[in-house]
Parts: sequence; structure tokens; C-alpha cells
Amino acid sequence: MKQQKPEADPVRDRGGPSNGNLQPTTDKILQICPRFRILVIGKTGVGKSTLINRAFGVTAAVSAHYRPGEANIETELTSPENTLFVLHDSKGFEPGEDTNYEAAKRFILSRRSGALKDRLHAVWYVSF
Ligand SMILES: Nc1nc2c(ncn2[C@@H]2O[C@H](COP(=O)(O)OP(=O)(O)OP(=O)(O)O)[C@@H](O)[C@H]2O)c(=O)[nH]1
Ligand SMILES: [Mg+2]
Repeated sequence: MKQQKPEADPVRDRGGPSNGNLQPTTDKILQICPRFRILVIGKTGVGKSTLINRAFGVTAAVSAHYRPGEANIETELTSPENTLFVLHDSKGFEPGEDTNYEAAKRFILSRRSGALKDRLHAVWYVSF
């Protein structure tokens, strides 16, 4: 009996141009930079941790109620649903103090150089 050739799946079979398939541009980008790093900043209580939690399914970003949240800016938060993103939650800016603001500034400056995958690629400013 003649074996049936399995049907080509253009989504799963993302081979190079040699087999006639188009190669997604993202493949090349992901080779250079496999992860997109985002820092989330903003005033305290605006919903930074909640945003990370809801938008990326990262439960480690804990929302706080009735008090400032505890976030370590250095902690890499990744979602099991999408490992392409790495989030950094930050402590919110508060009136009359600049510790959290300075910590965010230091972090941004420290991530301007080094391996591309370790650099900061975007800063998401959250406001009311
Ligand atoms: N109504 C409403 N409440 C929200 C929203 N996002 C967050 N909250 C609530 O606002 C409060 C603060 O949210 P967080 O996500 O902890 O805020 P944060 O910006 O991380 O705060 P800090 O960590 O203190 O800087 C929590 O009680 C959340 O449930 C929103 O979109 N709508
Ligand atoms: Mg928070």
C-alpha cells in the first residue's frame, strides 16, 4: 500500500528558503535577541504590578492593597505563557522621596550596555 505523505504545515514547518517556505523575519531577530526586556515604572499604586500580572500572566508580580508594593527591580519576571518577554517591576515613585526614582534611574543606566539580551529594550511608564 502506498504511504501517504503528511501534509505540510506552514506554521510548524518553518524551514529555510531552501525548501520553498518563507522564513519569518522574527527568526532572525530572535537569534540576535532572544528576549525582550521591559521595565515597568510609575507612581505608587497606579497598577504596575497588576498590569504585569494581568497582561503577562506573571503571578510573581504581587499587587498590594492599601500599602506600597514590594518589588525588586533586579528580579526577572517571566511568563510561562510567553518566554519572549522579561519584565522588571519597580517600586512606585512617591511624593517627597526619591529612593525608588533613583533606583529606577540606576537600573536604566546599568542596562544601557552589555550583551543585547541583558539590556533594557523598553520602559513602560504607567500613569493614571
Ligand atoms: N480599579 C482599578 N484598580 C486597579 C487597577 N490596577 C490596579 N488596581 C488596584 O490598585 C491597587 C494598587 O495596584 P498595584 O498593582 O499594587 O500598584 P503598583 O503600581 O504596583 O503599586 P506599587 O508597587 O506600590 O508602586 C491594588 O489594590 C489593585 O488591585 C485598575 O486598572 N483598576
Ligand atoms: Mg507594585
